[in-house]
Amino acid sequence: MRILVLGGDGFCGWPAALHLSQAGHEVVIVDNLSRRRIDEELGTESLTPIRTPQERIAAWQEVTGRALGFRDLDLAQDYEGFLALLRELRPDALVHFAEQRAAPYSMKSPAHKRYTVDNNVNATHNVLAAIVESGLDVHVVHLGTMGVYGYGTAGMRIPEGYLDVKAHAEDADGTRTGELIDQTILYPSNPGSVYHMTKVLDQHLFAFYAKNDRLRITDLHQGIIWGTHTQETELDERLVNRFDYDGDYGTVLNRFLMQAAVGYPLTVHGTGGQTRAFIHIRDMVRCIRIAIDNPPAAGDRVKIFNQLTETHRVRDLAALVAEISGARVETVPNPRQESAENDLFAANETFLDLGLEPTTLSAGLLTEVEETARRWAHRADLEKIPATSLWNDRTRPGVPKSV
Ligand code: NAD
Ligand code: USQ
Repeated sequence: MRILVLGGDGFCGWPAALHLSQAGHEVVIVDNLSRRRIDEELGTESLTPIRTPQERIAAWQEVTGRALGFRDLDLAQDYEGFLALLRELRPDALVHFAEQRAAPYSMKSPAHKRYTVDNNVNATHNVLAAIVESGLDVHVVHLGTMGVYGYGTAGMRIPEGYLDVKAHAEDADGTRTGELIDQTILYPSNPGSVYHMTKVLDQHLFAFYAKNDRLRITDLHQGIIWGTHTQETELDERLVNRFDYDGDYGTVLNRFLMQAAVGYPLTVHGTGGQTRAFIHIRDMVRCIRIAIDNPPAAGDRVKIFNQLTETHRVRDLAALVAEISGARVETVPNPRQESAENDLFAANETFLDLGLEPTTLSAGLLTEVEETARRWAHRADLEKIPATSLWNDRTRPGVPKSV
């Protein structure tokens, strides 16, 4: 297949592009390198020394003999450019990773909130509208998030996207007729940040375009990725994947492992009672391939898979990392507005039924990530570790101090 990987220079997109290329697909990366510019804005950089897209692609060609295309294009701003690219390349599928993905970054300021909404919603909508205008039949595989559901589900098991409900039928004056109507709805959304909200908006764009234009769309509700290497990125130093550890882009388990490696206390927010969904980066790339191999038919509703292999409570992760590394755990006031404690049960049968063999948390794999972090520890800027983006700005004029 010819596959476009939108956002293919990023943490998930780069290893996914390599994995698809290795599987024999013809892969073209589309990325405007905004993530690298955000590193400059934040004064931080990947712990691992990632190479330029050109160096990465040349290394891949040298090591495997496989070609990778690259186009520097802003999906949110350059609709005509993307349409022309579709017409030129006529892809069979595209994987859409190209969004601003950090919840803390999306909550830093009004400008960051607006950028995240403008970038993410326009990128997604431009992709869909351009496919329709091109007249091509392109399977869209989008990276969504488990965060669209919210995490406080009161003991309910979160289904894969859709919820079956029964509604009471009523007559015109509002009296129940006694009849119960079966309906299937998108699971009610409850995003916890502006970033997560953009993924909720994406879901509705997908539902509309699947219904109105019969686009074939798969939306992967992904949990938090951990790990950094895949089989393909390990083939050569120049293929190394990015490793974010800063307070905006570093995700919790990779942060804890990096903090352990550099001797920084593990920063548990609040009580650490938040339970989240996780998936190892090697399983992520396999899931992308499985999703591409199992597209919906034209006219089908959006196919939604929950892309997680396990759930863990933040304080338990911190305790585990402390146990294997000897690191110290330190709770810090939670900068976010989120439930202090929550349980999380989520269905993930679709990927398991399609053959995914989950890589679960093991001391060996955790140590491997910590070792990667230790190897590059000299590149770490400890000042960038604390999470400083506040969900509620308590310095706003007019807000009493006690509130
Ligand atoms: P990332 O920031 O490392 O990569 C995103 C890439 O998209 C970057 O290379 C960036 O330059 C590019 N991009 C952003 N806006 C663009 C635009 N307008 N035009 C062209 N390119 C653009 O993020 P990631 O961690 O690789 O995440 C990829 C996707 O997976 C995101 O959509 C994210 O929501 C989702 N996801 C990530 C995680 C995780 O733990 N990292 C978990 C669940 C879901
Ligand atoms: N946390 C800590 N200490 C830290 C960092 C985080 O206790 O040093 C806590 C947070 O408060 C939160 C939890 O860990 O309760 C997860 O935070 P995170 O930054 O690892 O993950 P999140 O903000 O949810 O975002 C990440 C990705 C995002 C993706 C999401 C999947 O950045 O792109 O959508 O995971 S999910 O969480 O399933 O919604």
